[in-house]
Amino acid sequence: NPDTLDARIAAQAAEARRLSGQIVVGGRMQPALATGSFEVENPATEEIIGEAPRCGEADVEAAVAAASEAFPKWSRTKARERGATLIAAANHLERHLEDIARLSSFETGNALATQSRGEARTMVDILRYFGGLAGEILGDTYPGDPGRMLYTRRDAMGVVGAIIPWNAPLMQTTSKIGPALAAGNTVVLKPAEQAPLAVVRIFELLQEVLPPGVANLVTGFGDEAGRLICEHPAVRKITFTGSSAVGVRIMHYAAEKIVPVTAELGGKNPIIIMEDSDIDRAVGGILQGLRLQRQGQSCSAGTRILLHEAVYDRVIEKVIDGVSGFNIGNPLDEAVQIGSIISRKQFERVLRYVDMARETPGARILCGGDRPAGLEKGYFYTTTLIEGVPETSPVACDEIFGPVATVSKWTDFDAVLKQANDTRYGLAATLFTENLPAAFRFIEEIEAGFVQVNQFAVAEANIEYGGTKLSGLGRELSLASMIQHFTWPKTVFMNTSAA
Ligand code: TXE
Repeated sequence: NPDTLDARIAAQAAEARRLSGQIVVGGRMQPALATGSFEVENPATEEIIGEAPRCGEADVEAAVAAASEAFPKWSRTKARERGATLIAAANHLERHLEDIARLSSFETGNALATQSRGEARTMVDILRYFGGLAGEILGDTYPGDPGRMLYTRRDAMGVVGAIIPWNAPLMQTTSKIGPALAAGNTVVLKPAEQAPLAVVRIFELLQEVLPPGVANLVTGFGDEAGRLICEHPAVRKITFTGSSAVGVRIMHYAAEKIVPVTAELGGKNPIIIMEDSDIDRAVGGILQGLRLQRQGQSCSAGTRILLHEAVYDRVIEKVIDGVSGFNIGNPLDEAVQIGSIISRKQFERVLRYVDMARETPGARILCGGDRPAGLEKGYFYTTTLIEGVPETSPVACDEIFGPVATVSKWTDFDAVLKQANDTRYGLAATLFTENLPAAFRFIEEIEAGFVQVNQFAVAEANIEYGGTKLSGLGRELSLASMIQHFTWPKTVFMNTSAA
């Protein structure tokens, strides 16, 4: 059976059918109680590849009950034993890494070769990392009077509700469940409507290693299953990645019962190129920053490119040259570097913003702004650079979440720093320069949670990741985030003296 594109598509179509209608509750993949469902589409072909249950109260109740039941034992399992179980789970996912990656490409449109395969490795890496940390959840001891011991413990919170989007579902799954489970919590997760199937597969595999009820999954709509998870009284912590608008809703649900929220939301991230920067490195950074392997659908994408006047033309020419060389097509094709946008809705959103730019006096589309030649079916779109839109235009202010960036020219560093900060968002910001004092000033003054100088890379499991302003609350990844966001401190006063 040769691994041709047709064979890959057929294999994933069969797998998508097998997983259709399934959720994972209490240690078993099983059909949902809900009778309603919604369709899952392959965005590269616009074909329906499966369906997922539209879970409501009954399924959410069952999932939270299973997680609640599993909590006492899981939270009291010796920490390093719990960690070893998670490492075994990571190893198990790794054995199925290629299949998970292919299924994710099939339903998200993300290219296998440049995105999903690497993302699947990151998924494993994150889970394994948190497994190794389970024994490092430390409290503090404090100086007290003689005969009195003061200390804090960090206890597990209970059932964690996790809600994820569709742009990098593999990585987002373990970013949520890794720290939650390592710290002794149990989980109910809801994947996005657009990309549930690979996450169902991950949870199916997890059941082969984890005790029943520790990790549960329901599918469904945001304002149904998602809201019900958040509102459930037994859910003691909510961790969310998605739009800022939904982040606000989630915080309302959490406020009603005073539970903490971690929220990783959108971005409109500046990338500043100074006149003294190494041009090839800067161009490489811009190309990386466009996150084209995910069609620009990344919260940290560098979508506001701010170029010093002296290097403007040179950089633009090289960036356009770079994007024109990418191979766009079916994401399961090994030679393809850029796949398709997630859905018709997201595709139309991109078209709307590009049309808005076209109608803006003085604005100019420097490249892209169209479907790629020869790809009439599927939500494929060319990389689009736009210059000359006013800073107040929605094109310059809103997170578009597609392969679209604005470029603008600057001369004064003070002014460009101000411009970079003049946004509702505060997730990522990047500077290319050889000027050390300028780099330090940028680091000090920029309002962003994820700051890069002379590079554009992705997050790492062991360092905190997250934003400020409308980009979010709290941090993901890292030991510090696990302790801070997935445990609660218990303060202990103990009289140690003889009576
Ligand atoms: O996100 P939503 P959408 C941004 C990006 C994109 C826009 C819309 O700008 O264009 O959001 O994308 C669940 N209670 N990002 O509509 O709606 C929903 O079911 C509980 C940035 O896909 O935020 C899904 O599982 N849950 C981002 C998840 O929230 C609710 C990644 C995300 O959906 C809910 C994705 C509710 N009331 C989009 N409503 C990033 N930070 O990377 C929805 N959901």
